[in-house]
Amino acid sequence: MQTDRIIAFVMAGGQGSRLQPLTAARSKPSVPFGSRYRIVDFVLSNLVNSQIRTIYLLVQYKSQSLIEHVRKSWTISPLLPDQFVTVVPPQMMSGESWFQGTSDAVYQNMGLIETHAPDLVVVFGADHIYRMDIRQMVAFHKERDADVTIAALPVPLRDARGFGIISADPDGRVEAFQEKPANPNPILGDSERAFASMGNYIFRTDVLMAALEEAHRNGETDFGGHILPRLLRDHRLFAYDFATNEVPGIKSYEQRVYWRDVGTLDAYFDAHKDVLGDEPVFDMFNPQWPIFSSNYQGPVARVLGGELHNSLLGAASVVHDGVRIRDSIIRREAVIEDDVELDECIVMDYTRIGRGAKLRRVIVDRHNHIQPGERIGFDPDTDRQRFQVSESGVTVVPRGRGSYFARGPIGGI
Ligand code: ADQ
Repeated sequence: MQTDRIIAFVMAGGQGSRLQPLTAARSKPSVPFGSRYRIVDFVLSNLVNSQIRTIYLLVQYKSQSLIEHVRKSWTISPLLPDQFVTVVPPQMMSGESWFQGTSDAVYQNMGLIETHAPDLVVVFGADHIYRMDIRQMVAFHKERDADVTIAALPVPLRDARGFGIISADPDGRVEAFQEKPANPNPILGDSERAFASMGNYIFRTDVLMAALEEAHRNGETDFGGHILPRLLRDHRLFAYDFATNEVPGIKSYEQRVYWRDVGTLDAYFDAHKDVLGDEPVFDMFNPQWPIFSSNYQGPVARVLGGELHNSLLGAASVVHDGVRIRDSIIRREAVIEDDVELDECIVMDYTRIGRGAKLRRVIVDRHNHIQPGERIGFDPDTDRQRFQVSESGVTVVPRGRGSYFARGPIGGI
């Protein structure tokens, strides 16, 4: 049984600039993912499923969409006062208008830590798609009598420059940590991969408080860049190997180590392939470790005819006759009119695709009306004149202006 008092800070202020235009009006954690989720739902579900339920979500840029999502989806229980997900805007403690960096965001909320007086403070990012039983990381932290534990996993060496890179001894004790090194060191005995921080930390409360105070005095603002390298000098830092984490219902090693930073349009698009297929690499269905999201009460989707292959349909969407939909995800309350062809597309909520339109490798953001007969995704040069096209040729139709509702503003009347 878990007896420690634990509070969590979820760092949800990421700008997601490489996800533009999906982040034009919302922060990265608020970007829709899969048939009905937002990116932030994954870390929140992991915390709640791990029975860590005192959760502060630290937001910053363009947070309205995230605030609305949390209000509609993440009320845990009005009867249990210590169990909540609360959005915390910047406190402007030092007269500055924004959180200056990840550790500064927590520094500005040290009052919340004092109020709860927890044994441990969990600081997790909000930008990744994965399942993790955080209780196992807590147990690891306590067994090692660690001051700080960093969740980590092997990444290909060519990608390693974007991460905090760790060298650890066989027991997990961190011997070196470098934030985004130009020449990352490979894992001993594995020249192809480096051991990367997932940006998820567990701190002993007193160690965190002292480190935040010191960092603030020195004008330092970032966990990876400042706090961890400094603590490494005279504290017990351990790396928790994510590959040892066992979530019920997960079968293969590939599924177990599934962790995706959907930070670019191509990574975002590719991660959607992982929720499709006969045996998805990341199966959204896992009753033993559910991913929670909005408790939308609309009906299921309605399909009138046509051919559907390997696709997901969100609630209250309508697919008309003569369509051909392949390897695509359609979110809620979308309307796909007669004879539409969709190949590898993500069609977001409240969008109407007009009769006979053909879309290939297109992300259509929410509230759009694609005109009948449109062709998008067949000629990158033409598409580029109207839309953003990713490096690998995925076209993104930005969020529609105003609030277009494909089925009417109150769910289809
Ligand atoms: P980065 O990828 O640079 O490195 P960062 O931009 O610091 O990640 O964002 C970390 C988390 O904090 C994200 O969830 C983001 O949304 C959020 N965030 C960013 N700025 C914030 C702010 N001012 N206020 C609130 N939230 C904010 C980090 C670590 C690396 C590690 C990678 C793993 O520094 O060591 O390898 O994450 O992805």
